[in-house]
Amino acid sequence: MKAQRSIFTVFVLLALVLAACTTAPAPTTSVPVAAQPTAATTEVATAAQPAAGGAAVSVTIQNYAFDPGNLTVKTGTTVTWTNMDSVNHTVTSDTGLFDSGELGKGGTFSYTFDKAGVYTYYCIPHHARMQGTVTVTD
Ligand SMILES: [Cu+2]
Repeated sequence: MKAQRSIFTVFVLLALVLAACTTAPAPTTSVPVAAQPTAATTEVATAAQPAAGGAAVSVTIQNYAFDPGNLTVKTGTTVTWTNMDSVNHTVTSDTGLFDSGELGKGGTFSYTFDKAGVYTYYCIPHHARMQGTVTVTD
């Protein structure tokens, strides 16, 4: 009887150990799930690559100034200006290549520079003190 009982105890212990082992594969199942974020991270890295090719650059218009006022970008880059002032401003090419028209507060204007060159621009209402340059290189 005593021996039987201890065998039973061993059996119960074995069952518990097995149960513990059975729960162990559960975290193993979560490993492929954990592998998914890795795939997502790879996607993000892949998404960052096209951004480098057809890059996007921001210029802030604030306190009656373009910031940065002088910018150098690669061909194909889209520059977006955002007016942070309460006063209206414009982003106007010296050669008439582009003109944002009046931008109110929060207003944005984008232009894609496809050709290498030096592009100077200004703000129509504040021409004397608001000028900027975008230098585009291949
Ligand atoms: Cu202005």
